[in-house]
Amino acid sequence: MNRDGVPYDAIVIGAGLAGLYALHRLRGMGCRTVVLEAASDVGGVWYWNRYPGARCDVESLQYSYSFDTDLEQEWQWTERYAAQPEILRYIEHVAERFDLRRDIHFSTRVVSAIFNEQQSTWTVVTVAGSAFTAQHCIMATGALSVPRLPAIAGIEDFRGEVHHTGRWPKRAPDFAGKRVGVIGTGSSGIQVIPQIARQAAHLTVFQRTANFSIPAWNRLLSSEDQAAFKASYREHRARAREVGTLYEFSDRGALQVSATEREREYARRWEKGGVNFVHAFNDLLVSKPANDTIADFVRARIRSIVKDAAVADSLCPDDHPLGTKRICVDTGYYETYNRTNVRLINLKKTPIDHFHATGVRVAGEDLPIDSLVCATGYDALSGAVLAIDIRGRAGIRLRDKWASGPRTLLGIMTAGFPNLFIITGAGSPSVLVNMIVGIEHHVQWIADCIAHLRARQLATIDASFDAEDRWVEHVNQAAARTLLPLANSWFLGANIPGKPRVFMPYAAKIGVYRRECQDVVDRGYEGFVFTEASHAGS
Ligand code: NA7
Repeated sequence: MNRDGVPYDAIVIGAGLAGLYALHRLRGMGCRTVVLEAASDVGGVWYWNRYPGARCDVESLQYSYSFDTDLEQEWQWTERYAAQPEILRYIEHVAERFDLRRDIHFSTRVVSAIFNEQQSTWTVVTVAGSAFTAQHCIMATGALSVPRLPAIAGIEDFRGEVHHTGRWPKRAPDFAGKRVGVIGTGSSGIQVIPQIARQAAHLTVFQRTANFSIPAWNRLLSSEDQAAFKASYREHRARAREVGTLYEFSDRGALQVSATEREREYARRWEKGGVNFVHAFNDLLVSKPANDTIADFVRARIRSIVKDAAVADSLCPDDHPLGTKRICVDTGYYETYNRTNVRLINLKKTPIDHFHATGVRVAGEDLPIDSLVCATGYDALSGAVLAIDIRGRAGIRLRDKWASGPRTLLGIMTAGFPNLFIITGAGSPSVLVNMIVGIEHHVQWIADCIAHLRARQLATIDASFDAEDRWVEHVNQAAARTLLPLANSWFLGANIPGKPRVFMPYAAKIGVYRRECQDVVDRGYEGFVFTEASHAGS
């Protein structure tokens, strides 16, 4: 509640990496800002994803804020890819270092955000019925924050423990001696499966779609590793603003070189590990014949690791080009299927009949299960925004406006919803790039925009419908130039029954996108419309 009855300058919804930086930045401009967060502490996705094996697939020295040079020098990462506890400690450190918690209301879930045209303010109401009012409302609600449980016959009858990787309890479940089932083999499943296999008496993995996974070759970072990278942090950050993550990009096409040279390059990158593998040649995400060469390489690796040929066959992805679903990065994933306590059920061949109180029936066979882990993903990108009842000018509901898919200008604003900003939302590069690079860019753009309004005493900024239509078309065209729409992925909303199939992230390099955002500003916020303070409500 606004304690003194005066509206805040900004309400930020979410206290993950985006919300925390938004608070810090807006506070630094003298904006009265309040953050509302459903969880009991900071961290966002890193607060909730506490499952064993949870790790970022961007290297830790790059998956960190760049806005404070002391912070980036002081913080010591221990591993090449930081695990969830370390990332959460980092986020907590940032909250303390910049004294952020005092403006955050925790355990405060937002249910609605309603624009008042007379006042040019947003009123945000929480589950508990508290109302907060501000000129600006900033959605820092995350791209992957609404977990999705599988709709499988009888699952509600199952009496064992059920956990979703994206809502992992603080008190770690004990799988020792238990028969565990894992549904889902996306990034989360691929990380958690090797860990549970080591703890449980028996593990059954239910795989609907096989995914491509590349070894992480995670390792401890030496102080020399860190010092070397940190010595050039400014250059690295500048480059990251162009390319997202500092991969080793290639200027050659896969089919321009001989088969031997291709194999050598794939093998070299496989030995280095991580998402860098996908950038071996510059046409892998735009040419299917080129992509087939790298997909074949990975399938051959899977067959060389997994001893049982039938299991290896099931683990080989065959329904989407490599990299068109988010590529996974693992530690010992394929090797896990050589364990005697692990069984893979290929749901494409043997679908689940139904769950029951003590387990699951598959192709007429009863499999007893004590604990079920759902690594079944999220209602991505638009899910968390639409989970809130958002109403703009003339009471228009965002859920209605986005009924055929999200519509935004630059991915930051949506026409008819003035002063409502979305961080790393649909229509921006978002999940296709290093999220922190995208977050910092959006927060800076939004903060500059709010400063622009304040300096000119403007009441509102809104996207124009025409400019929004052009942007949506531009985003569609960018995706169509790639192989990305060929997969039934959550990028397209294909994992949610009934969700419109629209390719949501903007498939351009972040450097290109940043220049497009800057051009809009340089042309006087081209495509946006303003109202002056005195005209508010007229
Ligand atoms: P993902 O990538 O959406 O993976 C979810 C997995 O769950 C995927 O294998 C799905 O199969 C499977 N799934 C979903 N519903 C079902 C049902 N009903 N039955 C069987 N299998 C099912 O989510 P993650 O959490 O792994 O990763 C999300 C992102 O988080 C990741 O990209 C990183 O950026 C971090 P499907 O492919 O739909 O056939």
